[in-house]
Order: sequence, then structure tokens, then C-alpha cells
Amino acid sequence: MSEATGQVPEGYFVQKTLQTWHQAFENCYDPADYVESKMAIIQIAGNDTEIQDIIENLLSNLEEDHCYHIGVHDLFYEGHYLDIYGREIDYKEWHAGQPDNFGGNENCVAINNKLEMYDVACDSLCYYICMEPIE
Ligand SMILES: [Ca+2]
Repeated sequence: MSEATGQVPEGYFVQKTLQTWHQAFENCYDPADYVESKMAIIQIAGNDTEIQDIIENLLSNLEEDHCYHIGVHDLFYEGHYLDIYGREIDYKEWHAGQPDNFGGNENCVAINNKLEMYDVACDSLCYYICMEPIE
């Protein structure tokens, strides 16, 4: 689909069990190969109707008052957010006032039910989202 990103999701799979960010990262591995975690990376690609459908489906699965870990962090360099593949992030819709690295200890990223990102402590318990890339 999108050759520019190489990681256009086939779908997002919302996992409604509370996990730390690192547990979520592990849980998003495909147990068939363990080659790479399929933790979600949020992408909204312009006018691509397929992507819009995927995003709308994702939104319909997110509940208010929950956080959802996604595959973004600033574990390596404070304030420099990378996805789990080590790439600069394209999607930067932060909730107002975020990221704030609250307490000097928020190095993982979650979204809310509006797809707004905010930084959280990596041991925060949140639901999480996995994905599968299109071949
Ligand atoms: Ca941080």
C-alpha cells in the first residue's frame, strides 16, 4: 500500500488486558516467529480510504477513560520519540500539554480514545494495541 512508510497496518488489534508497556511490547510478538513486535504505530495516511476505514474501526474499539500503549517511546534520549523500529515518528497528535515527562519518568507513549498521545511511565498499566503490517 504505502511504500513511503512500509508499515501501513492491515488492522489494529485492541488488547483489553492491563499491561506495562514492555509487557505489551512482548505480547505483540507473533508467536509464530518472534521476529519483531507488532506493537501498534499510529498512522493516518492522507486520503487513503482504506487507512481511514482502519482508523475508524480502531476508534470504535477504544473506550473513554482508558490508556492504550502504542509502539512509541523516548527511552533512548529524553524528548526524542521513536517508534519500536527506531524510526522518527510521523504521527504527532499529542494531548494538550503532552508530552510532559511528568516526574522525570515518562518514557513510554499511550493514546486515549481520541487517538491523542501522551507520555506515561513505562510501568503504567494500560490496555494496548497490536497491528499487522501489509505484506
Ligand atoms: Ca520522557
